[in-house]
Amino acid sequence: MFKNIIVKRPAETLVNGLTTSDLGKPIFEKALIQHDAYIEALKKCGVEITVLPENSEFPDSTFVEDTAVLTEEFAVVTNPGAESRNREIDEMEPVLKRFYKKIYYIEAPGTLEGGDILQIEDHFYIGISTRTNLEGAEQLKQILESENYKATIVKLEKFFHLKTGVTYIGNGTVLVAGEFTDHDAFNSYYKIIVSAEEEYAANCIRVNDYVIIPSGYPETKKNIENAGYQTIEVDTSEYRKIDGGLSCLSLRF
Ligand code: CIR
Repeated sequence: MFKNIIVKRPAETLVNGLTTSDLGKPIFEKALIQHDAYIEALKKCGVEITVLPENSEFPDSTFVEDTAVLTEEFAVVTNPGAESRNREIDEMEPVLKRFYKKIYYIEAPGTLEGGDILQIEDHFYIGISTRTNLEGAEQLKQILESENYKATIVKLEKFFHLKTGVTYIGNGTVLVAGEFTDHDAFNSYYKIIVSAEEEYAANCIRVNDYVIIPSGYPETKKNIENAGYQTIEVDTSEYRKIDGGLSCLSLRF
């Protein structure tokens, strides 16, 4: 169960967010409306929501997930690998201190972004990507193991972040796409395979009684519902244009 969620309003500079896609620039007004709807969906899940104000100095700072890795007992402040995003952690750290007494830090030359971290019960998977390096991954692995969690490092081939292609929705069930469809690391879980056409929908979030999914992916929605979950659809089209998925927009703990 999650009790708390942190989100951060998008700033108008969001339109200049980092991207590898060719979907065009986000429309800011639409992104704001979508952010409102995201918050409304979370409210339905019965969590306490902390809404942080926007900061136009950091175009990607609405993607709060990348700044921290959170458990019930402690927080880890990351060291984002994207240079333009690295200091987003300065604003997040004091917020985390409101909730946590125990805080760890990923230190340079290690880099790590929360989008590369997937928790499946007491086991964390840490993706090595263009943003998270081996040094950062090993630092996190050590922290987690010292706190009695399991940790496995997974090297990404094509996906941007680990959770772009694999997410956990509870009851031993993962959504997997692309390179993770038949990846050894996830073969012991019950899999819902997300087709290439719906790949973006592999990034969902389970929040208490609901799975929040991006709107416009009917096959994945049906598969999740057939597995026994209630879903809430949220349109994240403007965030998708700058490589953002549903999970990136919140920290859940
Ligand atoms: C970036 O490139 O950092 C942002 N435009 C998107 C971050 C998405 N974050 C995530 O998947 N956790």
